[in-house]
Amino acid sequence: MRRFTGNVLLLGIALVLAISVGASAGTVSYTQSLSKDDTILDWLNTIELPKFDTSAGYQLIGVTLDMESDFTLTAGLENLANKESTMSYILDVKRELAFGTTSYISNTKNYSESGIDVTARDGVTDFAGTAGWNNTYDTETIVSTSALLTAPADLANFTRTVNSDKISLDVSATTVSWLPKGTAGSKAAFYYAEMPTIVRVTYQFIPEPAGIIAICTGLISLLGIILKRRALNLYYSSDSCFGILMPKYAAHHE
Ligand SMILES: [Ca+2]
Repeated sequence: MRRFTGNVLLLGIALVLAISVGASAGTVSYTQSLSKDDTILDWLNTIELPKFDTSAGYQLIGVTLDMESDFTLTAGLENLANKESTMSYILDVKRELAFGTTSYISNTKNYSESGIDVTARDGVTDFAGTAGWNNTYDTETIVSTSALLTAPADLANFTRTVNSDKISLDVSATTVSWLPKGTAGSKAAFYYAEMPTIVRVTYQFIPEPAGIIAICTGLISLLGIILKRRALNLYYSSDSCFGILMPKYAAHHE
């Protein structure tokens, strides 16, 4: 009975070990921030994020990138013609997150305003007054996420090597088009935008196959030992009348 209890205990410890290794598969994230001053249109910055470290016995199976920007825009128009004008503008801003020539996030946001009626020139090019107009828009939070990257080439880009423990990513927001218009013709216009940005990389990982095999092999071996011990125990118990005490003694004290 004591032997049986011991075996169950051993098997329980092994199972807990196996389950805990399985449960440690998961995700880890790293972030890098770009401040307001670094993100005034048009901007391109390079950031560095830690690559995934496989030395702890885990294998990288997926990478997700997030780019979160708080976009604040101010735009202004001024009619310089000697007659009334109806003014408008269109601004297209492209946000991108890339590794070398590989673009992981790329999207274009469109901002526009139309039907702005102003008087003939008011003599001061200040984007205000009767002939001028300006507006600062509420901060818009833009979140863009890459598709889950699982291709071997992508995983290799994000996996730590002896010579490289960080990945450099290019983060940018550039003007694709800026089209101010006025029906009267002559005009002045400006825009100014800030875009503080956070870039996040999330690694999905599992234990290395070699580690899983080692655990399974260990479990099978343990089970084998347990079964062998139980078989020996039964054998010696049934034949104890022959006085074969040494093997049983040894089995008890292994
Ligand atoms: Ca003015």
